[in-house]
Amino acid sequence: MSKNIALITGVTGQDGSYLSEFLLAKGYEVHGIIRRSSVDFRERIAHLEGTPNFHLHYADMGDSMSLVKLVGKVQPTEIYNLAAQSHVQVSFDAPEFTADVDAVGVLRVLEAVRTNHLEKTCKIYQASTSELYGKVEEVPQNEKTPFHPYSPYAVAKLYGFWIIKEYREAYDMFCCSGILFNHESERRGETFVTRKITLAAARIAQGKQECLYLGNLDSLRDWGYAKDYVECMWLILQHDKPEDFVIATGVQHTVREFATLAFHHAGIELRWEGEGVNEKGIVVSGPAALVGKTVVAVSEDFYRPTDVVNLWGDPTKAKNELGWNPQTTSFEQLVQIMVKHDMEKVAADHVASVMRTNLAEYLEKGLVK
Ligand code: NAP
Ligand code: G4F
Repeated sequence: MSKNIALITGVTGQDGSYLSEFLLAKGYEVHGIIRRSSVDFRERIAHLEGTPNFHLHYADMGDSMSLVKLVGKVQPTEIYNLAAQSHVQVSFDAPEFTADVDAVGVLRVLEAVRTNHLEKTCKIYQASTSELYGKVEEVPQNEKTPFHPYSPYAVAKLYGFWIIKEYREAYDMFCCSGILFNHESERRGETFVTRKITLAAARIAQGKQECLYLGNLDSLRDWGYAKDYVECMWLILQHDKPEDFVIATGVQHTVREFATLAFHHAGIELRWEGEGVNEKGIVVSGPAALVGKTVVAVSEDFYRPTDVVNLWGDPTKAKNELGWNPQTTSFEQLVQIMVKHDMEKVAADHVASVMRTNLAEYLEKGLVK
């Protein structure tokens, strides 16, 4: 039997790390693309380095030559194209870079496969997004809902979606898009709203931060657990025909609801007062020193020129055709997992910082050598 060889772009990201674990457990040989950085950003996959079937290679989504050479060397049977400038707000500040990586980058991967004559043996998964629905034209959104991208990020991802479809039809390639709704975890980047909230709730509960500043609290998202979603990426490539799928939980919540629940798990009950930019989250009960204090406030800095405010996915097709369970981890469990992790992280960071301070003092006094 021929070996399953996966190439993952974006291996250092939230999804790339969970997908690597998932595929290694299935016996795959896993190759990941990393890019050079002046500091080490590999903490999500550090625990996998040294695993016999796990290999990392330098390449970049902006560098066709590196992709062509790598695909030729690895000869993958499956490519998971997860690499992206994935932050919607950042895409307003760096639209050209976002387009290069998130749009043309997809084309580069497809052409790397064709250049190496692997189009009949290598399946490709494209990390598409619910942001394509943008200024939504219907709720909930399914595979037939019209797209209305509403940020430079979404416009770039729309090109990725269509070029995948085009190569599927033009060259009979097995390439598919997973239209994934927001999925979060304890490995989520710290500037996405969920992780920003869970980290801040943990810091505020432990006296390390006074206030959390957020943007649009009314925004609605369909939030799932990233660990559950990577299984779907794999299932899409194991399906008997190449098709696109919506992956979502089918349940929607506001940013405000996420924050209320996150603070609750950190031991703080909030009440909300005011509207729009004047809205505040005030402590009703919790650590005595915090009662009556404003711990959440709104800052216009986090408003977007155009914001997507009503994402709600319909995962019926994935459920029926892939046998995927959208409710493996509930919203309540997701928030609890993230807060528990961040409460422990903040406590551990505190202990490490006290130890560093003590050590510095002992060294200065000549008490340790
Ligand atoms: P993430 O944590 O931001 O990871 C992005 C990955 O892309 C990182 O490994 C990053 O590398 C890599 N990357 C960025 N630019 C690159 C370049 N020029 N060359 C090579 N690698 C590059 O994102 P994620 O949450 O795991 O999401 C994975 C994919 O799914 C993305 O395409 C995202 O747009 C899409 N998506 C995510 C969600 C979600 O809710 N998480 C929903 C729908 C779609 P560094 O570590 O070096 O920065
Ligand atoms: O957490 P977010 O930054 O995620 P967003 O924009 O939905 O994008 C994420 O999910 C997409 C799938 O739908 C992915 F394609 C994309 O790669 C990324 O993973 O913001 C969620 C909502 C927005 O409406 C934003 O305006 O939260 C609102 N928000 C309110 N305050 C905030 C903040 N977002 C961020 N990042 N920071 C805030 O302070």
